[in-house]
This record gives sequence, structure tokens and C-alpha cells, in this order.
Amino acid sequence: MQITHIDAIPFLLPLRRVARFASGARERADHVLVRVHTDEGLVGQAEAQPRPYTYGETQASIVAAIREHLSAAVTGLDPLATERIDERIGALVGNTVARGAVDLAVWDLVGKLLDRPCRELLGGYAPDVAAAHMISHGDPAAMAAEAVEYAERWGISTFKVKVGRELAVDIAATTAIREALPDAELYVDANRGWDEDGARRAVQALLPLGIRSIEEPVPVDDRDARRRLAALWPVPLVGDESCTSLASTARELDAGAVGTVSVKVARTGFTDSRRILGLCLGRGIPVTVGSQYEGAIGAITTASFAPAFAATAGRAAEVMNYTDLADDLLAVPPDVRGGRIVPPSGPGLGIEIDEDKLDHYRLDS
Ligand code: MUC
Ligand code: MG
Repeated sequence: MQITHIDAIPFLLPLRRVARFASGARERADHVLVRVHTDEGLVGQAEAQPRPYTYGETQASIVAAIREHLSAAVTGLDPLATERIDERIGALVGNTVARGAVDLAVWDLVGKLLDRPCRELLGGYAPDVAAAHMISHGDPAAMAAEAVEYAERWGISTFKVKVGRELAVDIAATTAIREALPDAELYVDANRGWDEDGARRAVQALLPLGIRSIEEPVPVDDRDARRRLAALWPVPLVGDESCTSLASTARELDAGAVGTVSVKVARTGFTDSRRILGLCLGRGIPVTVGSQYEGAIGAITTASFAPAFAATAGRAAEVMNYTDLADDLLAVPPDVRGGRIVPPSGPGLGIEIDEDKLDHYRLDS
């Protein structure tokens, strides 16, 4: 079997709410459906989410990277040769999310070809994983109400609270959520919104609220500040935007700048994500399987990776923000029960696109 070409289909989904955070806002769910085609009619699929404030990519740049570079780079290759495919797509610098989505779609294809779910092919450690929800910026009372809604409706007990605003607002929001859910596991993500001094003051005030970790407090370039803060704080500093590749993660770990790493399959695919996981395992560094506000396809993709490994199956994965969308492309939505997400049992990612919805939401026809 050979790959013949890759389609990149831009689409736009309606939102239930805009997600705001210190580095920007997800105001449009303008994602890209990636389809890897083969000469035997089998097709692998995945979703790419443009995040210009993190990687510089846009919906148009992702479509162009796939149509103009990545499709030709993998044409003629055997879908099972994931290392060779990774080498070819790795020749395109930048374009992290475009490359990640191609890798994920190839893995979907591999699963279909072997008739096994990706979760099993990656490691098959557990059948499901606990689900975490990210609470984006808003009025503190509304943020607490959202956390309670997710606890009651979905059984969620782990929340990532977006901070990185004015100190008083960060404290008010985190306090409101803690008071509403005294037993919840809380961690905060500043998305580079503080400077070093602001981070010190904020975290001093947030620690008594029982936060588990602090994600990306200061600008990515300020590794020295991260190193000092990581040494100061009694809970881990989480690398997210500073750890977007295998090499950048290695540099952060070498510098002692992060104590936990957020691995996101949407940017490093399954292939590089499991390399990053191995790197962290070797250094005794815990990993959180993170989110970049994926849709339902992305949530299922993350839910196929997190339970596959012993090192990630025991920690809640960030999968719930597909519920920020008012509609999606899937015929069957993600299966979330009792605070856990259960990946589909079908081959590959086990997703089925509702073609009528795709026709409705696609932007290229
Ligand atoms: C996160 O963990 O930072 C914020 C922007 C984005 O793309 O994803 C997030 C979540
Ligand atoms: Mg983050």
C-alpha cells in the first residue's frame, strides 16, 4: 500500500464560547481536516488547529504547508513506515501543527490497516483516562460556575485555571473555583502572561489555594527566569510553549527550567510525542497530556494517546474543551463518563466524519 496524496480541508465550527487566555483568544474554530489517501482506498484522518499566538500558524498556512509541501513529501511511502514519513515531514521547518496533524492522520491509517485502535498500537496500558477541563478567562464567578457545571455534568475533578491577568483577578478566579470545589485538583496556566516578579507574587498568593503546578509563567525566551522560579517553587513549573519539540524540551530539562512537561499530540503527533515522553521518563520528569482547544476529533486523538502509556494513563488529560464548540464534524461524539474519556474501540482513531456536517462547515466548496 502507498500514500497517494494528502487533502487539507479548511472548516469553521460554531462556538458555544470564546476561549480567552493570557496569550490570546480562540475566537474562531477554524480548523483543518487532514486526510491521507492511499492507492487502496484507505484514508487516515486527523484535525489541525491553527494557534497563531503559540506557533505562528494560521488556517491558510496549515492548508498551504500540507498541499504545497507535506503531501508530495510522503507520496509513494508505505503508511507503516512511520519513521520514514516522520523524516520526510520533518524536512519542513516550523509548521508544527501541520506536521503534527499529518503524523496523526498517518497513525489513523496505520490503525485501519492493522485493524487495531491507535491506543493499543501505542502501548495499550489502560482502556481510558481521567478527563481535565481548562477554565478560560472570564469573570471569577462565571469561571467557578463553569467548573461546577463540569463537575456535576461530566464528573470532572481536575481543572486547569487560566491565569496571567492582573494579580487580583487571578487570585479571585482561583479562589472562587477552590471555594466552589474544595476537593478538586487545580493547576494554573499563565500562558506567559507574567514577568518574573509578577509570577513570584502571584504564585505566593495562589499556593495556599492548593494548586498542583504552574504552567508557563513568563515569556518563552526567558529561560533564566523559569529556572529561578522552578528552583523557588514547591510545586512544579510546567513547560508548554517552551517545550513544543523534542529538542526544546531537552534544552528546558537540561537547564532545570521546567519540572513537568505538557505533551500535546496536536503539535508533536504521536511519533514525536512518544519521543518526548521517553525523554521525560528518562529524567524522572512527569508529563501531562495537554490541549490546545481541540475539537472533538482532537479530543479523541488525545484520548487515544494518554491511556496508552503507564507514564500518562494515571494523570488527567486535557480533553474537555471540545465542549466549547456548539457543533462538530463527528457522527459520534467523544465518550465521557464519570470523569473519564473512553477512546473509540474502532481501528485507528476510531472516528467517523459526518459528511453532511463536513459539507456544511467546510470553507473550500
Ligand atoms: C494551554 O495549555 O496553554 C492556550 C492556547 C492554546 O492554543 O492552547 C492553550 C492551552
Ligand atoms: Mg499551557
